[in-house]
Amino acid sequence: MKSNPTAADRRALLLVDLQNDFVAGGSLAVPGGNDVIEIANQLMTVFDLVVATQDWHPADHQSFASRHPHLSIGDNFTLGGLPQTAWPDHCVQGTHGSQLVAELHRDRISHVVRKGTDPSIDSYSGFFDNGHRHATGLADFLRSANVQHLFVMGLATDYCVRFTVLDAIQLGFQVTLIKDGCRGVEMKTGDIERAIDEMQSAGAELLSSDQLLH
Ligand code: VGL
Ligand code: ZN
Repeated sequence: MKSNPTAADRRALLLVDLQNDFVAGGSLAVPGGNDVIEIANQLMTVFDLVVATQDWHPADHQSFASRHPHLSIGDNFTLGGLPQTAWPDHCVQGTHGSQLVAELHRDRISHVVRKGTDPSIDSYSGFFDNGHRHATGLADFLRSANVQHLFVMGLATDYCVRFTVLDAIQLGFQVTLIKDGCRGVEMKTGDIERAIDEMQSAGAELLSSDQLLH
């Protein structure tokens, strides 16, 4: 029954953190972040399943530099026993900054997974918190939809895209990274390139969006 739509060969587009705080004017604006919104809108037309992640922090999230009087934005510290970067307040639940970018064709997104809700640990990946202690439900959702191949794009290349892709590969999904659909923070020069190399070495295939649009 090769034509059975439930056959385990389904592809899905995964949009990572396309939220106001990560684009121009946002508190953690990723350089060029706005440029990927149009790419997402175009790609959504060639996928029948589109899933998005949404960074969704409580106001007292401990990754915020503002919660630690001795820390500045960009400092490294330890949170929940893990290395952590101190971020500006961002994607606080219910704020404008936490909303998906308005230009995004929201009606084509079937499912949104929220992450980063536990104030005591960060969650870059769409699948687990940074300590792999709790799952978000994304893997279960994708498996029940029989998704085998994930096409990933979004923000930021060197944080949430990177962790999401590495977890997806570890979970057994085939992963294609849509390189022009990603932008990074580049806290240190070379972070974006290192992240892409790491994802590729782990088994992600690299593609540009025009290879999927015809
Ligand atoms: C992200 C830093 C903190 C991201 C989220 O979406 O890449 N980066 N929270
Ligand atoms: Zn965050």
